[in-house]
Amino acid sequence: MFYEFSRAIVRSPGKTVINGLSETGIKPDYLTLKNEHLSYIKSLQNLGLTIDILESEDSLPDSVFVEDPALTFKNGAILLHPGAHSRKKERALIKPHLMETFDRVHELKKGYAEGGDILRLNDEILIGLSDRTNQLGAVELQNLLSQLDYQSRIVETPKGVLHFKSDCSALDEETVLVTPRLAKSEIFNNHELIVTPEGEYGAANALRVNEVLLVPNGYPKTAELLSDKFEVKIIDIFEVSKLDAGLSCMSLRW
Ligand code: CIR
Repeated sequence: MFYEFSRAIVRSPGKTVINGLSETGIKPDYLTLKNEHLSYIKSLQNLGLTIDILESEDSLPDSVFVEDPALTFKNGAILLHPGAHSRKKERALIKPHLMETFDRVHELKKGYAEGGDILRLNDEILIGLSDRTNQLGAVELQNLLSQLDYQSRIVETPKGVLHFKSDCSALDEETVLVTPRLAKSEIFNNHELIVTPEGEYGAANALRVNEVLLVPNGYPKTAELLSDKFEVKIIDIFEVSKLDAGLSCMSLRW
C-alpha cells in the first residue's frame, strides 16, 4: 500500500530556519519549531518507522523540508531540482545520503520539480505544475518514474498555491482530502473526496502513515470529519506553518 512506510529521512532544523522562505512574512520561533520537529520525529518512530536524522545545514534555511529535493520509494529514489533559487543546493546536500541508502538513484537532468508538488496515489503519481515545478521538469520526471515502474499524470496546481500538496493529501486507496478550490477540478474524478471545511484549508496537507492519519493541530472541524473513517493523531506545526510548510514536507518516507 502506498502509505505503508518502514523508513524515513528527516533533517534537523538549523538556527537559520527562521529565515526560510515565507509568504506569511511571520518569523517562527526557533526553539518551538525545533520542539515541533522533535515531536514529529517521535510520532513517526511511534508508528514503527526507522528514521535517518541528517545534520542541520545553516547555509540552507529551508533544508529541513527534505520532501522537496527528492522522492523516495521502496525500489529507489529520484533526486529532484528545487525551483526556488535559495533551495537549489539542497539537491547536492541530500545526494550522498540517498546514494548510500538506495541501490537505484535517478537524477532529474532537465527543468525543475519539488517533492511538495508530487502526490502519490494508489495507482499513479500526480505531478502538479506550480512556480516550483515546470513542464520540462514534470515531463522529465515522468520518464524517471516510469523507469521505477510508476505511472504518472501532470496536473495543474491551483493559482497562488505554493505546492500541489498544500491543497491535498491521499488518505487511502480511494479517498483524497482536498481544499474546495481543488475539489472543483476534475483531477480526482475516480476518488472519493473529503473537502476541508470553510476556514480550514491548511488542514489539506495531512499525512497518512501506516494505520494512522496525522493531521495538523488547529483544524478541529477537519479532524472531526476525518475521525469518522480514520485513526487521527493531531500534530503541532504552528511554527513550521509560518514557513508555508506542512506535515509531509518534513520527511521523505518509503
Ligand atoms: C519553501 O517555501 O520552500 C519552504 N519555506 C516551505 C516548503 C514546504 N514544503 C512542502 O510543502 N513540501
